[in-house]
Formats: sequence, C-alpha cells, structure tokens
Amino acid sequence: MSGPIPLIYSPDHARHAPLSEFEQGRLIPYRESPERVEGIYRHLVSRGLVSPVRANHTAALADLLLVHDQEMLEFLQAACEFATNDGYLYPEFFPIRLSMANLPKSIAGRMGEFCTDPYSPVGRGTWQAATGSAGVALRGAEILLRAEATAAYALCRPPGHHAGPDFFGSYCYLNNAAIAAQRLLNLGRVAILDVDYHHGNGTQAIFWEEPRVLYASLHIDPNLDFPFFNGYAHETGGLSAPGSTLNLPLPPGIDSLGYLQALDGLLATLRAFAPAALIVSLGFDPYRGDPLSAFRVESGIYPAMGSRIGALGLPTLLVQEGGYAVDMLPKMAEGFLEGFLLTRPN
Ligand code: SP5
Ligand code: ZN
Repeated sequence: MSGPIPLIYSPDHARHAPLSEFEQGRLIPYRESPERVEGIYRHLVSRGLVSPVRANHTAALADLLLVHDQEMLEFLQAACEFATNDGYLYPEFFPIRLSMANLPKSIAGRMGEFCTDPYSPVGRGTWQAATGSAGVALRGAEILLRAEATAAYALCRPPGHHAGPDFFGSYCYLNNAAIAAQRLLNLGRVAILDVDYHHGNGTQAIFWEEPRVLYASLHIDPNLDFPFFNGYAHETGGLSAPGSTLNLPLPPGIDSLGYLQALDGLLATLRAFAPAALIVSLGFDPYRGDPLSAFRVESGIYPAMGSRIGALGLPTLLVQEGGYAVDMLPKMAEGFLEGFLLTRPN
C-alpha cells in the first residue's frame, strides 16, 4: 500500500455560507455547508491518510476564462460586490426565450440570467470562496503536472460540476474539475469520471466539443431529478467530439452491487480512451442516507469504488463535489482513500 496523498484545502470556503434553501416552499438549513469539508479534512488528517496542503492562491482570471464566459464571471463578481454583508441574492426572475428579452441594469433583475435554479445564492464572500475552490483544484493539477505525487485530493467547496460556460447553479459557481482538466491537458488526454449522484451538466457542456476530454458520468435518471434537461444516455458529445460524453443514468433504488456493475461498465470505456490523467468528480450523495439520494447505495461501497479507480493506475485528481449526509462524509472519504491507496501502483 502506498503512502499518504496530498489533501489540498483553502480556509476561504467558509466565506461562503448561505443560511437556507427552499424545500417544498419552506426554508431549511442550506445543505452545502462549511461543515461538510471541515469534517472530511479533520478526519483524513487524523487518520494519517493524507498530508495537508494549504492552497494559497485563488484561480487567476485566465484559468477561469478557459471554461467560463467573461460575461458570467463579471456578473458573478459584480453580484458579490452588490450583496450586503450577511444577505444572499437569490434569482427570482428568469428571462426564458432570451431572444425576446432585454437585459436590465439591476443585479436583482439579472440574477436569473446566468443561474439555473435557486440553490446557488450569491453573497459577499462567494466570489472569494469560489475562486479559492478553483484554486484548490488547480493546485492539485499542478502537483500532478510536476509529478510531486501521482494522486491528490482537492477538497473543493463550493462544488463545481453544475457550473457551465455561461451558467451556474445547484450549489456550484465555478467548475473546479473543468478548470483543473484544462491544466492537466498538458499531460495529454484527460478523463473526468463523475460519481456524484447528479449529472454534471456544467462539465458536460464545457467539454461537449472537446475530443481530448472524456466526460463519463453515473447519476440518477434526469427524468426524475436535477438537472432534468441533460444527462440522458443519448447525449454522447458534439460533432467535433463524438463519443467524448458518456452518460449512464441509473434508476432509483439501485443497490451497491448494481452501482458497482454500472461503474465497471463506465471504467471499461474510460480505459479504452487511454487518458494521460484522470479527474474524479467525487460526490458522496449516491449514499442511501443522503438527503438528496433515492439510491440504496451503502456507505460501505466506497472502498470498492476507490480500489477500482486506483487500479486504473493513472495520475488522479480527486475533486470534491456533493454529499450532504454530513456525519457520514468523513467515513465515506476515508473508505474511498483506503481502497484507492490499496490498489494504486507504487
Ligand atoms: C453539487 C450537487 O450535488 N448539487 C446538488 C444540487 C441539488 N439541487 C436541488 C436540491 C433540491 C432538493 N429538493 C428535493 C428534496 C428531496 N428530499
Ligand atoms: Zn450531487
């Protein structure tokens, strides 16, 4: 078994902490909370599975512009400056059928222009936290590029896979995995394996026409859950990149065995793509006890998942995405790393 892997972390994540989100017309505590990554960090360090690395740099504009449109970035930054100290801006008005729409000057009127849903409110510290989170992923990519380690765990918060070229939403603002993938293209082709419960609509959109990046995802059937409009099996990449997207929607109630079989199918395609590096969009929300999950996946599945992914033998960047069963996240992250470290060569 190999030694500890770098765990990259930035305290800036705590500057983004919305109080509440909507659930059936009521307000409940915001699920994408700072405690999620704090618990994982403490536990992995105390177990000696990782060596902590503090990311001191936020992502530069040039890195963000490789995956996001300037208009969206400027809007996000302006909205953060406009937000008051403890208040968060929520989208209330959506310009559907945009060809007929005019763009108002007020931030309140423009919130719905770029975000897909009301789960990504914008506060004073959101830009700092989001660029810090992207900086965490970039630091992880740098570690692989310089061959300082063959694997790294970027403990990103806020998460990123629902942020696309010109949209953000569902707890995500900037696409950390996509930003890191752009950097890792210096090594050669990159595969992104997305095991979050939700389809990574942002990542798919960013690399839709990019033949050097394989986006492969296992997720709840989008007929039933977010992101609803994407994530179907027939979506396989644009004209310049046929076969570069692979979606495997799963039915509610799928158990650990069914999930692992589906993962094995995805991994066969991933191996055939022969990437130079792997990014895992690592969400722990498939777990049956997660408040957003309709699967019957046990928390004990993670060592098996980690060992399958470690056995690929690729330079690997783990990028934290979702997972909202806060008390269980540390154990699931530990399980994943134990399996991963066991099978990984050297
Ligand atoms: C990164 C990530 O995992 N984002 C998840 C986004 C989920 N957004 C919508 C949440 C809606 C929850 N309402 C349904 C509650 C079912 N009990
Ligand atoms: Zn998710």
